[in-house]
Amino acid sequence: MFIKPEWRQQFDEEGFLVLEQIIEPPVIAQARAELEKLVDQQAARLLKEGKIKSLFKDEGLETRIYSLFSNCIDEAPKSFRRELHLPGFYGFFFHKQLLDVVELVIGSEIRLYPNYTVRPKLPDWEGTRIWWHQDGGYTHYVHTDKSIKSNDVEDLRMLNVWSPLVPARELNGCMQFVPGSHKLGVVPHVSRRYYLEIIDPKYTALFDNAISIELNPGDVVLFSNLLFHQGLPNRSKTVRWNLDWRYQDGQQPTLRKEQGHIARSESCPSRAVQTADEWAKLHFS
Ligand SMILES: O=C(O)CCC(=O)C(=O)O
Repeated sequence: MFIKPEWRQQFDEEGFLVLEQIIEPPVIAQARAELEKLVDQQAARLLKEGKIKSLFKDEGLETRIYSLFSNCIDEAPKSFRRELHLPGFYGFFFHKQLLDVVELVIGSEIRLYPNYTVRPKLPDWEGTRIWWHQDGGYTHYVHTDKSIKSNDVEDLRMLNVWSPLVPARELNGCMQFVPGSHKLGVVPHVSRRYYLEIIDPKYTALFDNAISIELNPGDVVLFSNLLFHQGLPNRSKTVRWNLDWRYQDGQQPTLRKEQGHIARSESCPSRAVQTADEWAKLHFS
């Protein structure tokens, strides 16, 4: 892939950068295959617990998990995280061309931050609406003892990555961004039932400038950990699957007890996770 030097400036100005069709179909197929197995495990568990009578084996990734949990929707997984140490996810998290672009923004010591997720955004369920927030707001509020200051979060050289496994549109709950909002630093968030939310009118007025980030499988959006964004509710009949993950300057602290995993290191290349099998042997840590 040809890297455009202006991408860095675009990212700095807008707080995000869309890369169309950067992830190859076999990489997507491998991740989908792993997710099909994870959904299969959920089905087996629900059957064992007597919560379902059918395994819905004839349904595909787009609907099966929704059918499985239709009678106990509050128990449906909102995300998979610890489960992602499987070979089929290596191609996303350690994608060479993607890391080349990431390097433009955070330099050549790159850590996969200990916050990597697959979200099955289920239709018609309040737990799938992700309120307006900054990811840096979570980094800040996760520390209830307030040992982490906003400045610590603002100093992090970190960026977020989001990629859909099915077309993501407004109807099925794509993300929305407020371009340029990353320049405001970490703003106050309040705790809602499932997520944090920005509610201060000083900032909510900016939501009028929101744009929808509609993407296709293979596309990736990189965005600042300080960018205001939300995940719309899924008003379709199918599941909106995506991966989201973060990279950080590997020389900085994570501000979490977990240290993540090195994705690229110019100073010591062998520190980086080298293969899908190595990734599968590691843990969320
Ligand atoms: O997937 C979504 O709808 C929102 C995801 C999000 O807010 C995030 O990745 O920080």
